[in-house]
Amino acid sequence: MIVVHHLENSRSQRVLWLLEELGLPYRVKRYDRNRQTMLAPPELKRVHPLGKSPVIEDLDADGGRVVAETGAIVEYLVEKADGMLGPPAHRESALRYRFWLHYAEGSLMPPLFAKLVLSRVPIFGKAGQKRIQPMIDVHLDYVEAELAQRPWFAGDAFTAADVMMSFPLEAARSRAGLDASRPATTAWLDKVHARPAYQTALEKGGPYAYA
Ligand SMILES: N[C@@H](CCC(=O)N[C@@H](CS)C(=O)NCC(=O)O)C(=O)O
Repeated sequence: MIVVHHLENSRSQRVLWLLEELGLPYRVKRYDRNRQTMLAPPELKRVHPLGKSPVIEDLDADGGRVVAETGAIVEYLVEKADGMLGPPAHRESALRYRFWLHYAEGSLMPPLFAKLVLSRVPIFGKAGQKRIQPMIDVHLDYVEAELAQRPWFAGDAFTAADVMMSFPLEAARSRAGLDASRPATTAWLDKVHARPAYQTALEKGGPYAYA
């Protein structure tokens, strides 16, 4: 049994979705954000020193195992499901799978997060956001060009790389100008949101402002 320490309105929603897609049994422990700071509550630090979400506990592992960091969690769960939704056999697809798995948190999230932080800074924040937007646009144009070539991030088949990419693209739609002018990306998001496993995960996760 997997326990997901899930923060409301956060990227840990992806982990619930992946667990639904993989059909692995899990339990959700929900946490609310601090209404002023929007940070996670201190209880999460008792699960992992970083106190961030997502973090999972695998109660089946010897002595229990805690895994943090979305990409590491995704790889852990794919492994636990005997490679389901993992790297495809085709070499080019496998390389794309690896690329997007890292790219989601490594390249695309940082400027989106910077924009979010700047949006909360009075006066100077506006100018900062203006400087960040062109950097985000480079990423969104690249994603659009890639998704115009194939139905899913790795290739013809849906994989865990699509799960990783969902949160940054949802965040981009809500605060960084991703709209119908990038039709391949918005069609991909709509396709993701229509998946039954995605919908079930939403019901299990509670408040989520990005779907
Ligand atoms: N790259 C990390 C980022 C983790 C992270 O920053 N999580 C956010 C949720 S969106 C969080 O816990 N924020 C609350 C806080 O920092 O207190 C991952 O993907 O796991």
